[in-house]
Amino acid sequence: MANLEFPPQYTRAGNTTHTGEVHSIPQDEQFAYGTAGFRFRAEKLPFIVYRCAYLASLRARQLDSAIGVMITASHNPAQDNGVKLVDPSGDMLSSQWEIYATEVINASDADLTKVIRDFEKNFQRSSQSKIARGLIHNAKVVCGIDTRVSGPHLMEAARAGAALFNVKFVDIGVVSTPMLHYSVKSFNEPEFADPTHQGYYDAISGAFKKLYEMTQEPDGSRYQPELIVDCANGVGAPRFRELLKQIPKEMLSIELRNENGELNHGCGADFVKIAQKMPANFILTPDAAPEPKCASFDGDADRILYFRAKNGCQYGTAELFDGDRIAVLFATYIKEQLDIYTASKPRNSLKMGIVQTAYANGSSTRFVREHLKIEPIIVPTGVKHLHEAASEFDIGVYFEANGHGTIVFSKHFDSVVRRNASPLVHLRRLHLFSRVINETVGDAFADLLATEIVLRHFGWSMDDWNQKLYQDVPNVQIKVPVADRSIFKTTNAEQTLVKPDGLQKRIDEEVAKYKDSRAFIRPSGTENIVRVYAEADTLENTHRLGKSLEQVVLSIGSA
Ligand code: G16
Repeated sequence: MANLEFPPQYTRAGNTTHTGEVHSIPQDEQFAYGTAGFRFRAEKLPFIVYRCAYLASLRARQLDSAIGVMITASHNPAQDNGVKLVDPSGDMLSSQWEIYATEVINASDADLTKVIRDFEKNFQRSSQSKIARGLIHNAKVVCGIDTRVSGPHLMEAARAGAALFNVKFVDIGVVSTPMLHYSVKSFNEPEFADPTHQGYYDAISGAFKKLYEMTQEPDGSRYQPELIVDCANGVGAPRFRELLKQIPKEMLSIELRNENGELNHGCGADFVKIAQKMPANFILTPDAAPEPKCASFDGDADRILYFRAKNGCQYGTAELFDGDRIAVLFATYIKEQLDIYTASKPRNSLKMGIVQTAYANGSSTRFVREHLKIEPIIVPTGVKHLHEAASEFDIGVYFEANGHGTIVFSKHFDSVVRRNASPLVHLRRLHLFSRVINETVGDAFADLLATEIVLRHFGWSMDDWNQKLYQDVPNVQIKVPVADRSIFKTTNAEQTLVKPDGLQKRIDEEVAKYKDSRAFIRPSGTENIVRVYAEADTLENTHRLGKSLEQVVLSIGSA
């Protein structure tokens, strides 16, 4: 059993921030493991991170594996921070352990020892017998931070939490969230990659370069290898700069912007998606040459969107190439390779699935259904839900419209494609493409490289990518601050509100006023807001519908 002497600075009563101030947390204040772990103002985090790292050490011992602790608040403002745990294969924490985490974080200081002791009994027999037989070799807690000023202090809280159970602590420093996921998998599966920053860069850029060499641009190609990337002033800037050192400029010529300013402020994938505007330092002057292809990362580089200045609106409006469009691009490429394979080996076919959330643009869902002949699976927001649903397929493409997504591959895919050194070009392409992708989680760097490969393969410019797939229906997303987002309860993959009573009826009445409309309201799992999403036949009507739904939320009670 762990030695349970809690340092006062990591208790609720003595919770101490990175500036050295004691910021006590009321003994009964409750916290929930949200869409992406615990995420709040940074001053609340020290005792939460400490307890999470203790739990990670317990899970590491239980599974005799590396478990990840990522300290980030991703797209949230610089003053926030957060923590989430990562399971051995690099996936999100299992949902049963999310419940344990919530119990442990919500315990008062006085109850904590009892809560932990009760909890340890749950798995004691199996792990103790392993310990007795000297079988605990690989248990470790692997921890990374993003660039927030509160990060190093929280890393120390994590180190102290892991020390309670005397589990090895590996500090991998300032990393993107996907790099942490990749490292955890690499620690547990050494054949996957070297568990270092360089190991990650080598694996992903190595696959990119090989696939680039075997990708022929078609005659008349309009593909351009130049790209400007908005780094959200986050971790994407230093880490992507390092990755790019591995890739020759003739293959990809990338300029980075927004590297050292205020994190996620007026820039980054979340800003670009919600405001549908060009980020800071991308706005054109009237006499400037048209901007080329642009892409935007979020603060911890687990999301990516492409964008460009909207035609005729170069003073700020952005035309988005969002997660839906990236997913459809990837699926179109994979389908092309799979169709060739299936024609020659019909009995050994590989099944591709596509997973989206309610935020997916209606046109993308229709395109997937009608042109790719795949019925998309719609799940609640949160990559953990998408990842799980995608894992049911041999090739599971999942993306949230906000740019968070990746592709997962089954064991059957491994044996047919990866372990079979086939001379067939489409299988080799699929193999290398699956290695450019970071299958553990959505990864802005890997998704960017994969997007560029596919655009080059098709010989597509941004115009082609826009016109050859589908046209987005006008859509709007509004953040509405509320006093208590927990009163909003949803069902039907978050598309229908069940609480507060009567609210869904009011939403339906508003939606019925517009042609081709669709809308929903859901509480955020990462910010104290309610999100309104609306689509309609014209941009004007979409804004009207969005505004009227914002009023519906405000009538319930704003912050
Ligand atoms: C996190 C989750 C995403 C989710 C986003 C917004 O992203 O990983 O799955 O879409 O939050 O969630 P919500 O609408 O519940 O606030 P990130 O990039 O912030 O970690």
